[in-house]
Amino acid sequence: MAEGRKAAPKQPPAGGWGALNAVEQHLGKQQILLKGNRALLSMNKPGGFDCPSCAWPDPGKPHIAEYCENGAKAVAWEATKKRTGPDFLAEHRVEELKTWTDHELEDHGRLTHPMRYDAATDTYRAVDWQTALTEIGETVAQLDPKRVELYTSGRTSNEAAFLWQLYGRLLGTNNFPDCSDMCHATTTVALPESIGVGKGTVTLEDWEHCDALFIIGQNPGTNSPRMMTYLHQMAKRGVPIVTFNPLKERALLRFTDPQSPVEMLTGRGQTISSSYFQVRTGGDIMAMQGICKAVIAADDEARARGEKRILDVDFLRDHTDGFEAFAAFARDLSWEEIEHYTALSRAQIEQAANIYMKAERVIACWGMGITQHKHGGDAMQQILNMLFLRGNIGRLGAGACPIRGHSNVQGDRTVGINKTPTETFLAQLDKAFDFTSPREHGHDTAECCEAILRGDVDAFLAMGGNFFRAIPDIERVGEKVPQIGLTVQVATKLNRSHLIHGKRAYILPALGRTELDLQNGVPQTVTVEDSFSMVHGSTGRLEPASEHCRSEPWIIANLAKATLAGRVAIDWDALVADYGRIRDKIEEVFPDQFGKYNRRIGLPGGFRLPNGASERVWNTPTGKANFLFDPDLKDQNDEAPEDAHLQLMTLRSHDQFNTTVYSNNDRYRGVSGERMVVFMNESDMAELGLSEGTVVDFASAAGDGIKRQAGGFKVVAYDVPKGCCAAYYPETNALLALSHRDKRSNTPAAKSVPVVISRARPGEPASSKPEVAEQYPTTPNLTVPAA
Ligand SMILES: Nc1nc2c(c(=O)[nH]1)N[C@H]1C(S)=C(S)[C@@H](COP(=O)(O)OP(=O)(O)OC[C@H]3O[C@@H](n4cnc5c(=O)[nH]c(N)nc54)[C@H](O)[C@@H]3O)O[C@H]1N2
Ligand SMILES: Nc1nc2c(c(=O)[nH]1)N[C@H]1C(S)=C(S)[C@@H](COP(=O)(O)OP(=O)(O)OC[C@H]3O[C@@H](n4cnc5c(=O)[nH]c(N)nc54)[C@H](O)[C@@H]3O)O[C@H]1N2
Ligand SMILES: [Mo]
Repeated sequence: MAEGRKAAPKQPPAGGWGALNAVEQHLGKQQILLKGNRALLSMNKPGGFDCPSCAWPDPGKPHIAEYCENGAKAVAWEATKKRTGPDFLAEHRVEELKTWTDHELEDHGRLTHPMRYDAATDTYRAVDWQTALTEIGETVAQLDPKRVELYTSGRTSNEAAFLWQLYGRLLGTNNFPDCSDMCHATTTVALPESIGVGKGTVTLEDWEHCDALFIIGQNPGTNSPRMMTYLHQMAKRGVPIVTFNPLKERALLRFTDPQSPVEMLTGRGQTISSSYFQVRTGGDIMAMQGICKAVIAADDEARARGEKRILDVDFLRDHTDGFEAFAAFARDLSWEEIEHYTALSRAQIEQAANIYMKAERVIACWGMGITQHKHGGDAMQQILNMLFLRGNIGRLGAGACPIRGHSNVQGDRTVGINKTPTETFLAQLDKAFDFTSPREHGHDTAECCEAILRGDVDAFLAMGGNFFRAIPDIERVGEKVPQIGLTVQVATKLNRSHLIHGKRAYILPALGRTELDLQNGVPQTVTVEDSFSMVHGSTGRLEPASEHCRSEPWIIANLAKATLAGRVAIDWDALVADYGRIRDKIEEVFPDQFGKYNRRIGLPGGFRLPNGASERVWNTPTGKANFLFDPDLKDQNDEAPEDAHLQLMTLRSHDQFNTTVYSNNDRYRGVSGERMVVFMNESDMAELGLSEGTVVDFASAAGDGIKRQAGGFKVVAYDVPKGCCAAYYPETNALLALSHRDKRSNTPAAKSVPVVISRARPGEPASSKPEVAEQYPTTPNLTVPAA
């Protein structure tokens, strides 16, 4: 395998001064150094606000500065002094704003007023709240609810999400496309088949006790940097950390803890992954099955020799179903096949298996590298099979650990954002609010896109997010949006989804998580659920961006009043006057999960929602943990089809939060000032006649006859397995085919997009190299946050 120029070992460790430097730079750029530093100190602490960035949990005893570089960027971005007000919007036509980059749109600052689209001038114009809500409400009230879509992005609090689903069901629809449908829906759907619950089984306490950690398809250094503190501690304790990732991600190689004076001064950092396996994209199914094969073989030998068994025989007998069939399948797999599909050697897989077998308590984490594949659910179930073999679930220090994306994406689902609600839930909801919810299943994100393509959507209402930028097939779907009668976007910042709008369109400015939310003069607390099912309070403290911003619960309640006037007897004003009353209603609907909700939200670190699998209670049809596998799958390991050159993974840079682009730098991958790049293996480059800096175009090879293109990407040689390449999301989203998705959950396969690559300017020699920084500054200009 070619060692790419950017092979990470030559670079300094991740974290360290670079991270602290970045915090101050981002606060400085948003003109909020002092305010920002003070805000950061109350983040992720009891009584403070929850970080609006990722879903990593808060410890019970937080550190004095319980935040990371990327959390600080998220806060700086929200707390910015910059504003996008009515004057600006009146002066810039929507057609013109479409030429702005994602970064430029959001960087212009916080939205300050409710805005309504004016077709005559092609601009958004200020409108007062009452008028906006009345017009929207009256329009929605007249529509067929099956043709209304209610999108949720995962920053929405439990209180807002609960009201949002209530509003939708009162209208008469279960159409709840959710950001999670592009993210961990794979986990939500495939995990219950294995263990009866769609969430992770571990807590921070388990992290402290585990003695081997597997990180599969996840990039914590960028996307959940507070996890690095734990990885760093584990590595120091000598806990083996085994990574499966096609890309050498720098923070998974070496990391300097910004909280460690010694490491900061020596700049040495700590090795994080004890083994790093560059699996081919989509090769995880076979990689996990290969590990299982090796473990089962070792157990067969131990048994033959009368030695201590390797498998946890008692667990397999008492708690699992389907082991024998799986074991027979694994024994039969050929190493040639495994090596072919994983791009790993038998020796490497056996090395991983040995680490697994030596450990008493194993946790396996995964992220988008697993979920965003056509066979994402199958891959995840193989991770679970591996854990089952030695009973690594439902006991201290062991378990399954999907790392969620948005800070409350897990909570939104818990409180009812779900296109296929259970009858138990609906019955409870109906009782609590005295109405009859629709029983017919609704749309998820992919189905919502299909409905838009068919012309079957009359209103698209979004609670946050940037739907028309984050979805697959953005161009095809985007072309149809102008035919939608009404689009409403509740947002903090201007983004592309506001420019791709319906015939009538509104942008409603929301308070951010960090901001003081006063209702009748009383500060309100909202709640969120993290990746470890811990629910806790979040109380904003900063002055709101504008007096016209409203909280999400307020917006939903007033929209509901305007839409459903006289149709239901719900005292919306009372619910919004005290969010404790919304929580009482959540408790009434989910008594088993949210008992004593209001009393428990202030507990340090939060309270944990019940999770059967973590107690070895299996809420599956067999009543057991199920070994699941598809014997025919090996021919479909998401290899690039024959007419494609490479399999493209679309990923995040270090300076973005999903479609929010903080800057064009990607410090850990050594790229600066540039997002239009493609990371390629040198031998693939040679085969395709490309050199570093060549500008290439992509065409997708989705095999459905539809032309999908994205152009202008500069080639960067990188240490990725042959056959795979990587580029940033969302610049590549036009290439994703809507039909190319996980079969169980409809999650788009954003990590395996088959592409054909061509020179953008045929005949022209390789152009200038992309500006790639060899190292980030070593002399930090730093203001350490005051304690
Ligand atoms: N700062 C910051 N934080 C974030 C986000 C952000 O954009 N910025 N986004 C949030 C959200 S919504 C989410 S969902 C999470 C996303 O967090 P991640 O799950 O880390 O998401 P990605 O950046 O998409 O990267 C996934 C990783 O999977 C690897 N990978 C790709 N294909 C494969 C494969 O086939 N097999 C394996 N084993 N690995 C593969 C990639 O190389 C990459 O390292 O982060 C959340 N936190
Ligand atoms: N190709 C490709 N596509 C992907 C992915 C990928 O890896 N590759 N990842 C997928 C994943 S994992 C996800 S989760 C989705 C993300 O999809 P979304 O959740 O829809 O997108 P975001 O970029 O997180 O949304 C950013 C916008 O949210 C608004 N916002 C921020 N904070 C708040 C708030 O507090 N309240 C309100 N009302 N609005 C707020 C701002 O206006 C901002 O512009 O994208 C998916 N799309
Ligand atoms: Mo996500």
